[in-house]
Amino acid sequence: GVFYERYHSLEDIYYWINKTNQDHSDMVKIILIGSSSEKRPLYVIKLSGRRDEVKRAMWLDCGIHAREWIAPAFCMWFVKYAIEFYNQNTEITEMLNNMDIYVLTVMNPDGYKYTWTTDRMWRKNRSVNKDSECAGADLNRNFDANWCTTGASSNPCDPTYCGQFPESEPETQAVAQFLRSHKDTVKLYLSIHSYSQMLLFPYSCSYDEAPNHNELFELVKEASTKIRRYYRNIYKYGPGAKTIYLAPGGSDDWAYNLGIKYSFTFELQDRGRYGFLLPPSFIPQACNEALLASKIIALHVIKNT
Ligand code: 0X9
Ligand code: ZN
Repeated sequence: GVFYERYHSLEDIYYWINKTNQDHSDMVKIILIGSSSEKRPLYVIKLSGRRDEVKRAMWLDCGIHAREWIAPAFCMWFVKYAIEFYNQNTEITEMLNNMDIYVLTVMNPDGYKYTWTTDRMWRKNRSVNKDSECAGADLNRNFDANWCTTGASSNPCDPTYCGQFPESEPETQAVAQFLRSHKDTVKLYLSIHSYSQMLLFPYSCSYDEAPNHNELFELVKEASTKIRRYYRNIYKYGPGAKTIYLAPGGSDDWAYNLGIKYSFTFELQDRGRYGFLLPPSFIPQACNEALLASKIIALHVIKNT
């Protein structure tokens, strides 16, 4: 529907979460995992097939970075697709029959709100930094993975400020705590960003090669090839540090080190023409590209865990 081909305000998204839960109580549960620094709730949508309990799970988060509006739009697209095409589409049915799917639609609600009201190009969260006029920390530099080394800033006024200490931010802490307490079941971690069209895997916090590098590389290569074939669009792929840049403290590297051996960051459309200001008319294709890649990866994880 046209609803999913627009960007939505934070209030709309909270309303949508509640409505989705009410309308599809057979497949959906809502879990409150924490709150933001401005005390907004962080709701995870848990999607399950209508079958019995499953042992595996995947995690999907969107909107770590406030200005990357296509990311929350993707989480909404994904949830809607899963609900609508369960028992219709083979891949999503297979996914839901074999794993629970946890979706955090907006990991950084304060920042997202701020991009709608005050500064469209804001990236960080909105926490108050003591001894500084500048607000916010970069949540994707705030995780405990070579925290605040080269590629992050210790200056609160910079867009890549790493925060006071690892997990200093309530949004980071909520996600990290949830994943720690579900690490035996969560087999796949997926984080959605924009822009630049890349499928990334660990490590970004160093140039080290991940133990299962070859497997992850082949997987994103396949996903990229299929996106090119079906949607005629180019996605680069590889380990973060070599493919985009060295950037410590990211959620994907942290989740990987926690033991989630399938851990990815997708950078969605575009490659810079519109950048963060991707027009709504691009939402369907951007989301379908990411959905295709998610399916390929998730089915591989199901087969191999
Ligand atoms: O720099 C980032 O956090 C991500 N790029 S963005 O333009 N969306 O800000 C890339 C994240 C890759 N993964 C890690 N750095 N861990
Ligand atoms: Zn980002």
